[in-house]
Formats: sequence, structure tokens, C-alpha cells
Amino acid sequence: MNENIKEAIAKASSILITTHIYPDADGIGSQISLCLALRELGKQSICFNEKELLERYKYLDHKNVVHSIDNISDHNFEPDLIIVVDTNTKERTGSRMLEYYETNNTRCIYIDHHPCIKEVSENHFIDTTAAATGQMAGELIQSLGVSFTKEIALALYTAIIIDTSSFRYPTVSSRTHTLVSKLLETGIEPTVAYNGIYGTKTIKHLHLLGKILSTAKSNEAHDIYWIVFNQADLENFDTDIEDTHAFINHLLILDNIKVACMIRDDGDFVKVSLRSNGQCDVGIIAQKLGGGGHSHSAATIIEKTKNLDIIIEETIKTIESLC
Ligand SMILES: [Mn+2]
Repeated sequence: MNENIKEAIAKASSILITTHIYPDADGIGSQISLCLALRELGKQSICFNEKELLERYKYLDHKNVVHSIDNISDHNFEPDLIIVVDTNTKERTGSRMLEYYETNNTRCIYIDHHPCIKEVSENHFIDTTAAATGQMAGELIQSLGVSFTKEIALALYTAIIIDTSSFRYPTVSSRTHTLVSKLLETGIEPTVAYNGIYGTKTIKHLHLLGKILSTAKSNEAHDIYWIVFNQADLENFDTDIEDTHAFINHLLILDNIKVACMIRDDGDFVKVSLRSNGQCDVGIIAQKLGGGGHSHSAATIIEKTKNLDIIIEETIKTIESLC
């Protein structure tokens, strides 16, 4: 456990917790659980993000602790510490949050499991071996001496199932399951947690998934598979980008697959998401393609200066050469 973070928390009396833009359940679950735990310690703590919490995550926020940074003036809240979870750059928390740091100059600490530069890893709480930021938040909460409530446990458990794609990634360790065991002792139910995060889709979502999967392609060696979709698909099936994040995981059931690839054509840019079955380091591949991430899960954004087919061909060749 990084002592800096515990010391910073001990000194602070009001703490703002934020996460990255387009937050996922790891960012949200980590911030909610930390916020509730810090309140148990008598700290004034509120979560502010670039945008309001999406409707689909509200079941994780019974106490209504997550707000948009636009509304901070309604809260009579002047934090002496900012904790950023699940990312390690201020830019990733969004333009309005950036403005806030610049005007307030408050001390800021990252809690994150993404790779980062040495200067950041030395001065913040970074653990690239953690399966989720939720795992780090859970261990931090334990070391602060706060008992898990059902609300804290559901937020952390959800963070961990999302970031491990239900315990399938190589980052899952005995540490992960030791924490999960403590979370389940609070009485939260895996079925409820699983259905809350995964079991809420519409039939249109399923139809879009069906369309995209039916056009999946592979390289000659049948060890790299990819799926492609664009903005028109999202509109036609009344689905938003956040809903498509897990589509790529369906490819990982394929025999002999090394790398799964999801390509989203956004018009001016192409987002390429990568997942590994454990044999190749997709973090390195994503870096080569101008992006980054974990060894099992990474992504990049490519400017669309060429025809999409050519971008795909070049991307698959790069993956083959590094795998
Ligand atoms: Mn994460």
C-alpha cells in the first residue's frame, strides 16, 4: 500500500473524487465506494465528474454522491484534496475538470492501474498488476479501517467484474478473489450485481450485436479476429457507444484466438480496441499504433486519412508482426 495516499487522506478534511470521461463501472464503482468509505471516516467527500451520472449506473449510487462538475457551486464544497480514479492524467478527466484544477490548484492524487510514466507512478498510487481500480480502492478502504457496507461492496464488486470481464483476464489473482470474498461477506449477491451491469439491454442491442458478429473476419492463420461497425449502425439500432464496449469480448471464445479487435468507424477517426487471450501483449501493440493500455486490454484512435479497408489491413499486419 502506498503510504502517500493514506497520509494525504489523513490530512484532508474535504475530498473531491473524480474519474475519466465516458466513465465505466470501474471508474464509477471505485469513486462511489471511496466516497462512502471516506464519509465513514468523517471526511466531507463528494464525487464530481465531467458529466452527470448516466441513468444505467444510478443503481450504484443510492446516496446520490456523484454529480456533474458544472453543479459544484450548489454544494458549498471546497476540497483540499482531489482523488482521480481509473486514469492517471488530468486531461482524461475532461475539459471542465481541467478548468477546475487550473483555477483551484488543489493537491491531486491518482489511484489507477493503467501504465504511466515513472514520475507519476512514483508520486501517486499506481498498481499495474491490479485487476481493477476497484481492487485498489477496496484494499485502500480495508487499510483505512473502514468496514465494507453492502453499498460499498456492490460498487467494488461491479468495478471488478467489469474490468476483468467477469474474472477472465490474466490480471485476476488470488488478491482479487481474497477481496471479492470479503465483499460477498456483506451479503451482496453476484446474480444481482451481474444483472445490474449486464442484464439491462434491449432487443435492439442484441440485434446490433448479431449484425456485427455475423460479419466478423479473421486473418489467414485464424488467430486474429475483428469486428467493424460505424455511427450509422449505432443510430439504426438505437444504441450508444457505451453499450458496445463489451461486444469485443464475444470474439474471445474462438479456438486459437490470440487477439480480438473491434474497429469503430467514427468518420474522421477510427477507434481500435484490442483484447488478448493472454498470449500477446496488446498494450505494446496499441502503443505501436499510437495508443496504450493493459497487456490484455488496450486501444488506440487512428486518424482516418485513408480508406477504412486499408487502415484495417495495416492494423492487422501490425498486430501479426508483434504477436
Ligand atoms: Mn479500470
